[in-house]
Amino acid sequence: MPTERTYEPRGRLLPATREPLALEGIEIRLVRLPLVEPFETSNERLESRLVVLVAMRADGLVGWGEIVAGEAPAYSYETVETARHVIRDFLAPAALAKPVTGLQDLAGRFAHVAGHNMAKAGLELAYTHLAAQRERVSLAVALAGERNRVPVGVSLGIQPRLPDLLDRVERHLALGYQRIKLKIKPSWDVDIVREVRRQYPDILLSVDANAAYSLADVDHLRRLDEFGLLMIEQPFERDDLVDHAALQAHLSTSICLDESVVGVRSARQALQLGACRIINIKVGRVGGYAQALAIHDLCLSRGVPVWCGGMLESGIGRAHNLALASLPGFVLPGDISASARYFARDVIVPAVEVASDGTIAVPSGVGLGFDIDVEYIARQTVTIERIDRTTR
Ligand code: OSB
Ligand code: MG
Repeated sequence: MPTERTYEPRGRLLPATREPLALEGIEIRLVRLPLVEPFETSNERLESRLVVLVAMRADGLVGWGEIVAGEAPAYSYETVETARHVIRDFLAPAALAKPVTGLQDLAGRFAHVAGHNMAKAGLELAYTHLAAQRERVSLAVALAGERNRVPVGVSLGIQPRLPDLLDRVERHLALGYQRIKLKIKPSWDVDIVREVRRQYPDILLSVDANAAYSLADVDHLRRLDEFGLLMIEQPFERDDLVDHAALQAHLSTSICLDESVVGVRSARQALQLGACRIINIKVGRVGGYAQALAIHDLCLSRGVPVWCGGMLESGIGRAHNLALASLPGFVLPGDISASARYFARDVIVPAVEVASDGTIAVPSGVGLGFDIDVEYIARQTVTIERIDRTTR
């Protein structure tokens, strides 16, 4: 039986035969990006994104990562400010202490910090981008990805009125998106799903509750079974694995866990309990590539479908997601939309685009495979904090 302890990334992520990478400095940058329209879930409404970018320097190269924490602790207890604090005072000093021999070395140095997965992930992403550039390979190659295009769906927020939602469903299907995901909450669920399903009997359709329900709602949630949904994502609170298992036993629709899966251990336990049949992998939520790959491998070995979730990332986080989604276990369409679904202008060039067949090309260029729009990033930057090896 696979265990999380024996996991080895099988030659991925640039083997430790290379010289260790001596990190010179880490920069945490807060960048305000306007959203093309508000995004509403069962627990928050976003009008813009305060994106946290990480720039890591070594060997004359800059590795870029993104921290997906929000301004408010709604999706997770982490926030932009907790990420800054934990990186400045704990994670960056550990990363800068001595040259890094590989991703497992870096992940191991973060193990003494409880939680704060999004902060950890931001540094792992930046490090992996650096290491890929040093090897002159794409991120996807560094991760041992296999696909050059990935299928994608779109996540549609809660709207003021049903016609607003139907209009967005129509528009995104016309753009090619292969799956529509509707955000739901107790007053915005069965009736709207029924209407979308009535108008589009054959599309891949799923719903995401962001933990808005509890075991008392089992009979209500069972009413969703008649709509042939691909999955119901995270109906209950993050810690409710046991209750999710009870719900799954009463549903024909597959449960997919998002918030509840914070690493390979919780993934294994969720599957063991029967709390879900599908897992959404977000590199931020699980603490970085090491855990994301471990969950991927576990699910692949057990025939459990996974897909790549999203957190309204800027192009930098989006490029990382594309590389991750190129791995073979990502068999369901990811929440990786075109840049334009969220931002009029992205921080990378060219912007991410969805082809009419509902796929996005995985870049093959070195590193991210996109150029960084440093001028736009500078213009939108709110604050910068630098942690240098020499100043410690
Ligand atoms: O639960 O998947 C989620 C956005 C913010 C917080 C949580 C979630 C989401 C999304 C957006 O669904 C996915 C995307 O980036 O397109
Ligand atoms: Mg979700």
